Formats: sequence, structure tokens, C-alpha cells
Amino acid sequence: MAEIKRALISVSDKTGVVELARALQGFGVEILSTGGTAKLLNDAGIPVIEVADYTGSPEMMDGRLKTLHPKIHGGLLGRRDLPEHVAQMAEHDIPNIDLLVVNLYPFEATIAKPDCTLAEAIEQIDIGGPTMLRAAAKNHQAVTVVVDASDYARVLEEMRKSGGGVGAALRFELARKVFEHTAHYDGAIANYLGTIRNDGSADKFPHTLNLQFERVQAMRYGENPHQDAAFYREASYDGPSIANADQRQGKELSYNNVADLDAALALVQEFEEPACAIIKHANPCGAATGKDLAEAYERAFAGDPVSAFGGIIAFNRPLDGATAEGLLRQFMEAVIAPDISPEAAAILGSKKNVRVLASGAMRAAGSNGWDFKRVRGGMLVQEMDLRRLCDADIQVVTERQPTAEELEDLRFAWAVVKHVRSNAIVYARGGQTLGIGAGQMSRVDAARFGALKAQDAGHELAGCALASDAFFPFRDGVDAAAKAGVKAIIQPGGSIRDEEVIQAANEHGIAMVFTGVRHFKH
Ligand code: 93A
Repeated sequence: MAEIKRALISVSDKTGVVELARALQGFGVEILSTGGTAKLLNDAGIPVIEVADYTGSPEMMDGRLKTLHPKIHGGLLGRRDLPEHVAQMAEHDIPNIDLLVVNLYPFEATIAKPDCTLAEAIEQIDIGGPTMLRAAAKNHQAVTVVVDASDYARVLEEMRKSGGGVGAALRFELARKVFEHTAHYDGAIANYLGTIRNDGSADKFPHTLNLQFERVQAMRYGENPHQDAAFYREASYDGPSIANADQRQGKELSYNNVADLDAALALVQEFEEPACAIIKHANPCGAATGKDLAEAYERAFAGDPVSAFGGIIAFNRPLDGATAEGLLRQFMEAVIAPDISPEAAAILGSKKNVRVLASGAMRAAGSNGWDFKRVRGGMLVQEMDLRRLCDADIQVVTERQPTAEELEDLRFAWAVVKHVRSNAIVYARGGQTLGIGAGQMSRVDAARFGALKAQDAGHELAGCALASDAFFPFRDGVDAAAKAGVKAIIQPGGSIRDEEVIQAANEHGIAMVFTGVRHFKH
């Protein structure tokens, strides 16, 4: 136990600090404090000593110098177990400071304001706070340091139990939190300054990329059993995410589960109407909309019943009992929906191993986020592909216009093909995938393979729609589609052979739409 006799409190976010100080007062702790915090505590009737009075050195330079003084840093850093340190502290009149409570100038909140100037941002770079935090955290053998207001209660609880001290385990944990916090804080400053160009304009991507990820779980293994693995959450990501989902039942998530659940969630978010996606190896094997979830699932499953075995299944509406009942027909790894109704939970409870997760409400796509791809010795960073088809994108390039029904099918197929690995071709009709050609090295093979899958599943392709994630480089893909019975095609366009491709569509009586948007996914 490290007993607490003297505390220094200096906080920008003053939430809960009066209650904390009052409780410390109850333990007989002497409280030192900086200007604003001291005033707040004094006004609340809690006696505190101003740091300026304590050090004999006034706050100056608009507060840039408040706590940067040997009497403060010596009190935090001096080792209580080394006689030389103890003697030096006595010689220079440096008493121990046993508890440090600091949170920093709100740098990130400041730069988040749209009209924030560089000068304003610079003023919000806290110097004294991190210096004290790091000193106290380094000396956690003797000093308790709190950077997060949600830890006040834990510290007080330990003091209550032990009669005024804090144990080694909590001190160590709090010290670790400090270095995580100051690393994040400095990272935010470096990211901000790293986007500013000499001419005052801003780069989108900072000079160095400082992001913090927090471990969600260690995993039994990675993509394969001989690879160790862990799952990390991006602290600042605020979109719907598998990292924030609530697992309601089933075995622990595996590495591949997480990757596939992420793909599944992204796909069903494309749709406003009830939708279901079944993912295998990061690709959808079936996706569908329906009048309700149960129908959407039936149709997604029917898209490719063979591949659906062992799939990851996602929904964009809370899972109801009737849909859960339908799921029992198949072996599945995991199910995710915004919420799980009690009936659905009870029904899936009969399959103990199945992982069931609630993602929380689906929000419109368009939340923040960068996409990363690891390469050896580096990392590629891009914005997530959140582009959705809008009416202005749709350009009919053939003699025949798509019918209203075909247009619906094209929109559906386009929303799905974005989530299929390239080269990707999706055959669809009536809000249901009929065949998917994924991850082929040539587009014509993706078209052929998707048609083959449809045939295997017993789907009639005559009159269906086809989406291609990128342009057709040759007419062969269109010819293959026509042979399969396709009547409408959606694709970005932009090939030097577009004329030839349009000509092929016209010959086959196919209605073709260009979107001007490509959805490669690798
Ligand atoms: O400007 S500083 O970097 N210089 C300092 O010496 C210093 N000491 C504490 N900022 C400093 N602080 C920060 O002041 C703390 O980290 C805290 O965020 C804030 C509390 O100031 P006040 O008590 O006056 O509201």
C-alpha cells in the first residue's frame, strides 16, 4: 500500500473533481491545486493550497508555467526507497506528492472545431500536465496517478478499504493508462501538425500516422492455427463496428469470424429495406432483401445453399423469432443483427456454439473511417469505400432502356457487387443474388463462374440483371452474360473498348447502365 498524504489536482475537465477532493479531504489528504481547479475547490468549501504559493513561483506566461518546478516534479519523481533521494528531498525542501490527478488541455476537442486556427491549437498543447503525468507514472512504485475521471471511484474505494492507501496493482494499471493517454495525446498533436502545409492548406493524410488501437481480445489463433493473433479496436472510430458489437452467446470469436462479420455488416448496411447477407471467406455467397427478415434470409440462403454452410449471417434489422427459427436449418458460424429479440435469443440458444452478436443500431453509411492494407514494410491507407449509387450516376448507354423492374435489379446487384472481391460479377433478380463470381483474375471468368454457380443452384438466369465491379475490357464478358440470359447490365464504363462493349449489348438486346464509379475490392 502506498499511503496518500498529499495530492496535486490540476484538471481541465472538472467532472467529479469536487466530490473527489471532498472525499480526499475526509482522509486528511493535503490538496495542492492550480489556478482554475483551486478556485473551484475553494468555492466548494474545500481547503486547497495553490501550487504558486506552494512553490513560491507564480503562474506566469498565460499559464504556460504553472507546475513546472522542482518542488512539484521532485515530489513526484523522488524515490522513497533510496536514502540519497530522501536526503536530497529534505535538503531542498521537496515533500512527497503521493497522488496526482491531472487531465489535459482539450487539444482534440479544440482542433475538431471547424474554425480552429493554428494559434488556438498550439495554445491547447498541454506541457505541464503530461510532464507531471509521466513523472508520476514513472514513479508508480510510490505515486498514484489518475488521468481518467472514471477511475476516481476506484482509487477512493481502495483508500477506503485500506485506510488511506492504494495498492501496487492499481498503481501499475493507472501508470500504464497514463502512458497510453500521453501517447494518444502526442499522437493527436503530431497528426494535426502533420497535415499542415507551408502555404497554410492542409494534407488529408498526416506526415506520420499516429493511431491508437486498444486490444479487444487475444485470439486462439489467426487466419491459420500456427499464427498467433489478437483483435484491436480503433479508439476513435465511431461507425457501426464488429469491434463494438455485443456478443450474446456462442464460442469466442475467431480471427476469420471477425473479418467475415465485418464484411457481412458492411453489406447489409447498404439497404434500407430488410436485408440479409451470408458471407463465406470474406465474400457474400447469398444476399437478399425481403418484405421481412425471414423472407430476406430464405432468399439469401436460396442464392447458394451449398456455400451457405458454415456461413456468417448478417441482418440490418433486429433479429426476430420467426427469422431465428428459419436459421436453424443450416450450420452457421455466427449471426449478427442490430439487436436480438428475446424469442430469437431463446431459439438460437439451442445451438450453443453459434456466436450471436448485437451490433447496435445501423447508422447511415458515411461515418468516418480509413481503410488500411498491410504490405511488407508499410501500410496503404485510403478512405473506406462508402460510395452509394445515386440517380445522377445512372447513365443508360444502350438502345434499349432498362425497365423499372430491371433498374431495381441493377441497383440491388450494384449494391452487392461492391462487397465482392474483384474481379466481381453478380447476377441478381427481384432483390436476390442468383450467382456470384468472386476474386477471379479475369472478368470473363468471373462472369462465367457466377453463371455456373447460378446454374448449380438451379436458378433461371433468363431476364436477370448483372453487375460488374469494374468495366468490361472486352466484349467477351457481355457475350458470356447474354449467353446466360442476362437482360440488363450495370458497370462503371470507361474502357477504351466501351464502344465494342455497348455494341455487344445492343446486339443482344441488353439494356446497359454506366455508373462512372468503380468498386474494386482486393
Ligand atoms: O500550460 S501548461 O502546459 N503549463 C503548466 O505548467 C501546467 N500545469 C498544469 N498547463 C499546465 N497544466 C494544465 O492546466 C493541466 O494539465 C490541466 O489541464 C490544467 C488545469 O488548469 P486550471 O487548474 O488552472 O484549470
